[in-house]
Amino acid sequence: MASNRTLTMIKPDAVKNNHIGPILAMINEAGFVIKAMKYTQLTKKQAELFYEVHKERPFYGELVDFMTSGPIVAAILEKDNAVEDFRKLIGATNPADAEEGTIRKKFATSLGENAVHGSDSNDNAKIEGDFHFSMCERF
Ligand code: FUP
Repeated sequence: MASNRTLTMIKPDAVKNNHIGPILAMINEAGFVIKAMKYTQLTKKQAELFYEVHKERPFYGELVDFMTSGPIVAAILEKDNAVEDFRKLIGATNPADAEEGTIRKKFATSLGENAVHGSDSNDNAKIEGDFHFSMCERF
């Protein structure tokens, strides 16, 4: 059964470029409801843990540096088929490959600095939601 929740982060590049508002508007217009949200800055330890699956990849160090370089907005989003539909809304990892009308096409600057995160599976949506939010922070 499709999970109805996913986890997003508006990444430091998009925050720095003043794109929080337009990105949240696209998220709401696409039918996602915000169940939890925080404006925060990841520590090195948190970023390393969040992206642990990539720790053997050559871009891991740069990814951790980038994700800790400034504040992010983390949110749990709810909608039918949330994980898959949100991946469609954000577009391909590399903005050069992202379709017109996607968040990354509009706001990402590069493969490394690609504006938003979206969980890639229902299992990871649960793990990532729990990473950022306690039960008391969900509405
Ligand atoms: P995505 O699920 O679309 O966020 O992409 P991945 O999980 O494959 O990658 C996580 C993040 O690592 C990307 F958002 C950007 C960064 N990355 C690179 O910097 N270089 C790469 O070759 C692949 C990913």
